[in-house]
Amino acid sequence: MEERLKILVMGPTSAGKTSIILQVIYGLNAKDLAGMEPTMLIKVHPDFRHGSYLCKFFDTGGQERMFDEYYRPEREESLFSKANIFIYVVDSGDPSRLRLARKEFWRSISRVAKYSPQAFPVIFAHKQDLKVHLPPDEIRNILIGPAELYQEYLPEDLQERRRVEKMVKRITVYGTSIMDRVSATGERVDYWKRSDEAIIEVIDKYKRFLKEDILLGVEARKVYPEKFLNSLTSLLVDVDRSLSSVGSVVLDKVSSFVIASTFKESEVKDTLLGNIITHAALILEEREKGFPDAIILRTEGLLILVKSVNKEVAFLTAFPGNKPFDEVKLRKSVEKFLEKISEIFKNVS
Ligand SMILES: Nc1nc2c(ncn2[C@@H]2O[C@H](COP(=O)(O)OP(=O)(O)OP(=O)(O)O)[C@@H](O)[C@H]2O)c(=O)[nH]1
Ligand SMILES: [Mg+2]
Repeated sequence: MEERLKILVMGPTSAGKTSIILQVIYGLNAKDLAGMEPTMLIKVHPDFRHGSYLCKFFDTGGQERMFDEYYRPEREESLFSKANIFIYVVDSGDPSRLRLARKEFWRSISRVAKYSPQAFPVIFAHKQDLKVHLPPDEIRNILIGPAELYQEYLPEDLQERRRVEKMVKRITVYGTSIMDRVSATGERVDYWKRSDEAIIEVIDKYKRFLKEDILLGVEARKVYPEKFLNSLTSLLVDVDRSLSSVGSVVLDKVSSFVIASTFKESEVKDTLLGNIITHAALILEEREKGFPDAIILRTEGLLILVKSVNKEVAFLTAFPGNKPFDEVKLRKSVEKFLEKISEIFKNVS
């Protein structure tokens, strides 16, 4: 079945956004891409097909006078929502404009985190072919840097701040160029990817991210400290022992990531249970509106209990469905564990 992807591309003018998009859609070489005009506001390109994905690139003009337009109340939500992939492009050969690139990076990523918290975020440190250029690591340092230095760019609302910080921690930086990966002396180079290859790699990673990374906690490992994840996991081991569950999960309600889990990979991948885990946040959102209580589902011989811990996280545990259980007692013991999980989260940020 065909799946549609919205790929939002932003960054300062002349960074190479339109060149990158045209290269991947039409398979063009650097020579064919000369003489590009600056993009005016938002240009939606013809669909690009990759495997079962139909990708729609939203290309934004990066001239300063256009930036504010993207954040007008009537435009902001439609531009930033439903994005599957967010690509921020910077010219690695132009340090003079990196200050502006940094400011605009934070403005855009905070809207992506707000309107598309599940999006897959990447930065392209572009034009790596230039004689003088900064490598991808350095670009990451300049745009993001240590937490003390980016506080001023974060939204005031605490919940939104956390969301932006989580998204930033998940960013991958690619060194890219529209040129073939051959240096001036004719040698093949490994420190950049041609931008069309980089885009394909990002789309393929996105596929894995949806199918596996979200479910197996890969994204959470980028966001939370290891010690915190270990203590959360050992608490879940206690939960399973005490409730006789086959497995339990703590997940991020906003982005649907698994934060910690005691299920084995084979128990969740490509199963209905796995599907319920990735959609638990949505299920809760629907059901909790008028009924802020645990939800109990039966599927594949399992009895699954889903319950919110707080605004950010939810808890899920599964039991063999054939065993009788005392619902009142179960709810009581679950409550006790939810309080402990909530305590652990209070100490993480
Ligand atoms: N050396 C080099 N030049 C590039 C590369 N990619 C793009 N360019 C050049 O950079 C200039 C700007 O490219 P565009 O694709 O128009 O940049 P843009 O980010 O879309 O700019 P706006 O639409 O104004 O925001 C053009 O002259 C391109 O040929 C690259 O990888 N290496
Ligand atoms: Mg452009």
